[in-house]
Amino acid sequence: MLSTDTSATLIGAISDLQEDTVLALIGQRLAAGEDPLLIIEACQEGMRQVGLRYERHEYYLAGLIMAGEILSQVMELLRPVVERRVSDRASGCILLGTVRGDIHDLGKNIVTMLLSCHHFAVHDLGVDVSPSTFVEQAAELQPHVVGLSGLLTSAYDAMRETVTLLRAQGYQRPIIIGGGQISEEVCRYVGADYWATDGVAGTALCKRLMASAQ
Ligand code: B12
Repeated sequence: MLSTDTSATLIGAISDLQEDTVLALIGQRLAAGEDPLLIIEACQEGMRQVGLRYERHEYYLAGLIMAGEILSQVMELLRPVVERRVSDRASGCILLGTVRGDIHDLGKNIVTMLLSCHHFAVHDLGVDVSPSTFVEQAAELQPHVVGLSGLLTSAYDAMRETVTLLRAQGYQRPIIIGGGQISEEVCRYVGADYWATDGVAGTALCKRLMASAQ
């Protein structure tokens, strides 16, 4: 388990955009055998704090870009460890993408990694994906679950449009929306079936949905 102190130090280093410190701390934690999923959780909180500092005008766009680059490097360190740790097998096809107008993809990429580690076949459509692309791909792949990612408030309308179009075109299986700011209220507005604000919970949800579909 990641100790509260370790977690706070890591969160603080991400919040302060101290790239070298972040990478060194993660190297130490992995060497000590700590759970990579708990490290991801701490990183997500660190990124949330970067966002808050951006809102307070302590950081500008360059700060968000820098934070994104730090997290990308962190994920390179964590990926092989997560892959080694996951031993159970799930099966199912998940169609995933960041919705139109939104280019945030670090969280979506974590979800893709976690689902792939659990042996789901993940078709990741990338970022800024239009509702019609989701519909075309859903018709072709017949996924068991469609996952829509979005971090911007303005993404909710694109999510809603995507869900409406998917349903109008006959896609009846579960649709999950995810992103740090998603809530039950947003889920209702969008018309999705489920929502998640972290990748571990989202992956567990996909596993439950697959189990209940069998
Ligand atoms: C890094 C960052 C960027 C980077 C993104 C780099 C990249 N390749 O993704 C860059 C610099 C590109 C960027 C740009 C912008 N950003 Co930005 N960004 C962030 C920041 C700091 C971190 C995002 C992140 O990576 N978090 C870490 C990951 C691990 O967490 P996550 O994304 O939430 O993902 C997890 C869960 O949500 C979940 N999940 C995610 N998707 C899905 C999908 C499914 C199906 C499931 C099950 C789960 C799931 O699992 C993930 C893993 O646990 C956030 C702050 C925040 N609070 O998140 C702002 C933030 C999202 N950005 C913001 C803004 C304003 C912008 C810009 C408009 C800034 C500008 N002036 O240009 C642009 C918009 C560009 C666009 N059109 O999309 C605002 C949005 C405010 C709002 N309410 O709309 C935020 C909230 C900052 C803030 N507090 O003001 N940004």
